[in-house]
Amino acid sequence: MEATQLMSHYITLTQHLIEEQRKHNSITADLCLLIEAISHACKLIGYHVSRGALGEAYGSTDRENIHGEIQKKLDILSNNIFLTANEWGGNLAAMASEEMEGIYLIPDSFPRGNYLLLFDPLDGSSNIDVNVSIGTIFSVLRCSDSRTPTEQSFLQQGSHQVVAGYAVYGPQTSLVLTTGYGVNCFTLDRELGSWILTHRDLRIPLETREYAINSSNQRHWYTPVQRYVSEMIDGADGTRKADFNMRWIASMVSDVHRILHRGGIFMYPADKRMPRRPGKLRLMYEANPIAFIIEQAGGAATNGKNRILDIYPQSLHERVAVFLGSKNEVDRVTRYHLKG
Ligand code: P6P
Repeated sequence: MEATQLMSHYITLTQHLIEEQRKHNSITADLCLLIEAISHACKLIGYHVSRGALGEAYGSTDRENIHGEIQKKLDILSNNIFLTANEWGGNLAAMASEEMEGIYLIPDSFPRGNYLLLFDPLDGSSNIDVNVSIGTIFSVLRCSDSRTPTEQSFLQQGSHQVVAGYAVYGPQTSLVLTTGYGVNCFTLDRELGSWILTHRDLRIPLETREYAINSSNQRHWYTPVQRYVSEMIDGADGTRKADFNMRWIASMVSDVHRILHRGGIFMYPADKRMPRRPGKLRLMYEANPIAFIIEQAGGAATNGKNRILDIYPQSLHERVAVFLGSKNEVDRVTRYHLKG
């Protein structure tokens, strides 16, 4: 089939954004360009990830990131790709990343815009060297003080996000995106270099028989999680009267992508090991964008007690407990927390 014929069946990311703008008048030209630039950065990151041991960014550095985690060479490369791809567009005032302690002000050599971009450039790094799917997570907020943005400018509730998305670098390279009007999935056509709309308006089933949690932490969990997970392990012999399946990829975007397509619940609870630490995952550039996507697809996302998108952030890199996915299951485990 000729490329032109092929393309006649395809809706590209660009066409989708223009159609969304016509429908909802919600995607300004600035935002359109920003999403396109983000999608280009994801394409580039996906290329380097796919190179594996053949690439020049394979393996670990001898450096730790701000969280004391050994940085992979691809972590640093992915972070720089995001900065370079997004700093010139004139639509951002500043950026923030899991890989950077402070915020990144758009250099004076470029015009500043009215949005803020937050990202985890490569989530699931522990899987990089063993060829397991990993991803990039991003979130866009409006900036009220674009001339002199500070860390405080970023500290907005997740419900203020205007765009959220992630890329999964796996057997396919996928881009999942919401602008507040549902969730759409694009698959990278590597020959054309185009993001093609392959799954329109994804919806998460309310019910599920599949859960995702790192069960090696079981002895540290607090009672509500102990109860919720043990009821699923009891299966048809227990109070749930149904058997459950378990998955844990240790790459949030991959577990979330599965949940978006077939339902499930993903959990990373706080536990007794560090009572003062609310969880492992980061609120601003992991939990918030994923929670926005999950809710836009009909799912639910809480920290065990409160809706994640309602949380008032206190700092850029703060952590949060996460329970997200099929609404009826998230509601159940949240009820167990609220009952105490
Ligand atoms: P654990 C990856 O480091 C990550 O932030 C998420 O992508 C993933 O779900 C989780 O941590 C895995 O954590 O403790 O199972 O290695």
